[in-house]
Amino acid sequence: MFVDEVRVTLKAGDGGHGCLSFLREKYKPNGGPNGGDGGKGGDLYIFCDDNASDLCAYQFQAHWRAENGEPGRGSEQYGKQGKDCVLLMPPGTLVYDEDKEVCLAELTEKGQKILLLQGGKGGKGNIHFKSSVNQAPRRTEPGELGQGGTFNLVLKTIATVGLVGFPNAGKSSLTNALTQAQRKIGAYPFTTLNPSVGIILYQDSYQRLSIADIPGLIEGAHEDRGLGHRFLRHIERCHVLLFVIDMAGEDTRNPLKDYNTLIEELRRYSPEFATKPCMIAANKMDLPEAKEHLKAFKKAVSLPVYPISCLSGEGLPELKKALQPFAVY
Ligand SMILES: Nc1nc2c(ncn2[C@@H]2O[C@H](COP(=O)(O)OP(=O)(O)OP(=O)(O)O)[C@@H](O)[C@H]2O)c(=O)[nH]1
Ligand SMILES: [Mg+2]
Repeated sequence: MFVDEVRVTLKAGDGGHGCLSFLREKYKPNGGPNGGDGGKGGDLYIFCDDNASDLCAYQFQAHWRAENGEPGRGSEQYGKQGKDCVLLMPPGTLVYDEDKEVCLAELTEKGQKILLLQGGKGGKGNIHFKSSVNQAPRRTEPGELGQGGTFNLVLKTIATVGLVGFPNAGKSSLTNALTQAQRKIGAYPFTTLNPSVGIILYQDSYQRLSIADIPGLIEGAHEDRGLGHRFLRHIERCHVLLFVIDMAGEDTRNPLKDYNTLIEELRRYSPEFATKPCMIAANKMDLPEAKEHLKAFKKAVSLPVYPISCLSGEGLPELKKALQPFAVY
């Protein structure tokens, strides 16, 4: 099960109360106040862990809290500080407020640690309130409450290249051919049910390029047909979109119509997609019908088209080279 959106209730620890106490010892009449302070409540952090791939851990346990601070005690003993709570989340996690309007935090890099909720301060014990005019103070402070609330966690995969295509166009085959990933490939629609990221390695220059394979889109995805627009959020942050088009037109499909439908679905989801650089991978060029279709397709489309075949490997080095300017060290 892949979980990319979840609602959680989080709470930092409350501070411990200050203590009201007086020294009672043999031969020490009027020993004075000796109530210690309460300990501070634990903070709640989020931590970017690249071993996590989704938010599944928070689907089954939606309530998390840091430890409360201990109350102060007599004999000037201060309460122990509450333990912090550190929640591990995958890179690309965004923390939204309850109404999903404001983004409060974002995890982008491995090892990043963000203080999300602050624990309450401990209250002062009566030891702090003695003075020349009040030598037996009965005043103490309560501990402060820790911050807390309901939050929405949303995962938006981080990759440089995002693959967009109809089901069965060969997106997973392309990911497998270019990277070390081993995505499931099948001759039936919606083989891929969750997004994943593969890394293309450029051996000569030691560069790396991340590529996100997402489930296929179909016409009417904006009306929630197929798997809908749900997974498009995983390519929202990509710098380049690579359209994978089945050029052989299997299942009586028309490559040009497929391409126009994909553009329309992206536009309906977010106008931001129109500003991203795009390329087209014309797949399945090993099949005889593909050559015919490619000629007509190239005439109608202004974007760069790279004819490839994931099966025979034809055109893959050229496509890899065309993507190299987006790679990083
Ligand atoms: N002949 C030929 N078949 C291909 C090529 N690339 C992929 N296929 C076949 O096309 C079918 C679908 O491939 P997938 O990689 O699963 O397609 P997908 O786009 O990931 O599909 P979904 O995950 O369902 O969206 C499989 O049967 C592949 O073997 C190719 O270059 N040539
Ligand atoms: Mg697939």
